[in-house]
Amino acid sequence: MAVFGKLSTRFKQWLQSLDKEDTWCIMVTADPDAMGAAMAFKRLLSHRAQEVIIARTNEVTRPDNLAMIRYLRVPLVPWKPEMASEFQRFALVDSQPHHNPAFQDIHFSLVIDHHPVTAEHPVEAEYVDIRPEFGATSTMLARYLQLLRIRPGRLLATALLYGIRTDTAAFERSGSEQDLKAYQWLSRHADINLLRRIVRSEYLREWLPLFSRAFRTLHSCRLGAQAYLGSVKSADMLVAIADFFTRVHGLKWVAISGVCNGMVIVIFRGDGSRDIGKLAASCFRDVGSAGGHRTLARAEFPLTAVPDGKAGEFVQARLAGRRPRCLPAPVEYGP
Ligand SMILES: [Mn+2]
Repeated sequence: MAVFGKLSTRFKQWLQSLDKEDTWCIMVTADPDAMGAAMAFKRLLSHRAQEVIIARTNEVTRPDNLAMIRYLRVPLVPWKPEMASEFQRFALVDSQPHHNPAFQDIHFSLVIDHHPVTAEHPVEAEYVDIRPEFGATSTMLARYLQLLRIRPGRLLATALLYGIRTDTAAFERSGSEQDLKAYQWLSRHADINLLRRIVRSEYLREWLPLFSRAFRTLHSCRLGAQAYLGSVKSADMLVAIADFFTRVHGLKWVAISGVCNGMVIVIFRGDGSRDIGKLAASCFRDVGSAGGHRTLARAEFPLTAVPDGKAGEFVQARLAGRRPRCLPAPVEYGP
């Protein structure tokens, strides 16, 4: 804590040295932690800058991230290279300049991050604070707010809370005592109903027809169940549907399959009563890549390996324990 105390003096002095006429662009690879941290830094710059924008370098597609942007009114704009000459100052949170080509030619005034620094890529900026011992950059920004005695508004507190929650997988994967303390402090200022709505935004509306197809086609298979969904836009949709079925008690395993970009993809989820990674491998290893862990697995192979292109029949037969032959993999010619 003492280290942070000293730092807050340095940070305060740095804030006071800023020119109020400056325009700022905070750059992010938009995920909940980066968005929460960027909103907090924007708050710290209020009355200390003429204009502050938050620019994202990536496309946001995850439903929970879209919900966060919408409910917490995260003021994101897409990054355009010409912005490099339109702003006087740049800041980077939850990332380091070498993490993304878009950051590379920018001169950053501030970098705050929790990813480890590597010897090949030292971070240079007027103000740098990097703490790999923290589970989230949002925790660091929460500490800055706290030490500067700034009470976060409802939406900002909720954003920081969701940032910490996401990066630590709700404290299941990581999270230090600092993260936990910040979480408790933020909880007092956050909107728990909004947080719940964001957490529960797991699906997009355009996925619903696929869910309907999954409910109609799901059928028992040995001790588990399987559904073949035909052509899908992305494998993420198969993952979302397979994850959904893990909530059904009594289903020992489920395999959801489909075709995406000429590849047959089978997503396996199990309750751990049998090793689903081994099941995936035994069914599909001869056709392509197949394997995983006890409760999560995946198989992937080219549609051209399936006789007559009948992917659904092939996957179902293999999962049922029958062994229809696959076609030899096409020869790939090197460059
Ligand atoms: Mn992070």
